[in-house]
Amino acid sequence: MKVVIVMPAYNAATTLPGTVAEIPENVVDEIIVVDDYSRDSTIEVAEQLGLKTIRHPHNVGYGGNQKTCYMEALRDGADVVIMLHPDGQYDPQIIPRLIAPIQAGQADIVLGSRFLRPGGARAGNMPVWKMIGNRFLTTIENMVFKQSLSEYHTGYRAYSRHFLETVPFLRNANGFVFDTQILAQASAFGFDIHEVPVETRYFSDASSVGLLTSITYGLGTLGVCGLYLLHKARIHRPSLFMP
Ligand SMILES: Nc1nc2c(ncn2[C@@H]2O[C@H](COP(=O)(O)OP(=O)(O)OP(=O)(O)O)[C@@H](O)[C@H]2O)c(=O)[nH]1
Ligand SMILES: [Mg+2]
Repeated sequence: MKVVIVMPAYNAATTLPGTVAEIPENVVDEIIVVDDYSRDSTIEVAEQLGLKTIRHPHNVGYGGNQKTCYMEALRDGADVVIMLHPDGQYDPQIIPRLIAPIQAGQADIVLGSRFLRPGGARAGNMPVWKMIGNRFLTTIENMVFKQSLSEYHTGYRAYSRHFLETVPFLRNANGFVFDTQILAQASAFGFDIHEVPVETRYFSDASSVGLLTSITYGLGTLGVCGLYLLHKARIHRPSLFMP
């Protein structure tokens, strides 16, 4: 199976080398960095590291960046695609565990959860307000999607080729709510979502969304939940959930 890491990057020049250095050898066939028109030297740093790099001609956002990431990975023949943030918040060492369920044919989506181990998010210095928001949204999402996941808001995920070829992710938003939409699509299309525990590390150089973006994201997530319920009740047919 061809294993490809995609890194949606924005102003990640300082954290990219450290993140790449921690990726275990002989596990990954290719690393693709998509630079979303950063204002720093992300693209030069990625090229110096010998990674496959794509630079957007303008800034589109985190979701729009992922669209380029997945299209490129599929074009390169990926069977397993891992999204790894280049800001050093997620530990690349656990990639073998993250992709094992997909390699074994047992899953099409695996989430690296920061909440699966009790106290894990706190130990990684996740701000309390983010923990509360995460728990609140996760509780609602579990009810809406009829799942029992420990969190929906991790940026550390692995997807199978089959999954990316099935759900219409190009119809998703270009912002952060892309991450919620793709999991809603997973539920709508009947995919099982697996979780493995990961550690998180909040530190000053890591990219982190502020309060306003978080509120927009939270409201967007509730909007996706509403859309999903309308879809399930056959009241509305959003293109997000149509084959
Ligand atoms: N394409 C694109 N990528 C972004 C943008 N903002 C952030 N990113 C990248 O996407 C990754 C995730 O963004 P973060 O700001 O760290 O958000 P997060 O990890 O979801 O949330 P936190 O828990 O607050 O860190 C980072 O590694 C950034 O390099 C953006 O506007 N456009
Ligand atoms: Mg971050």
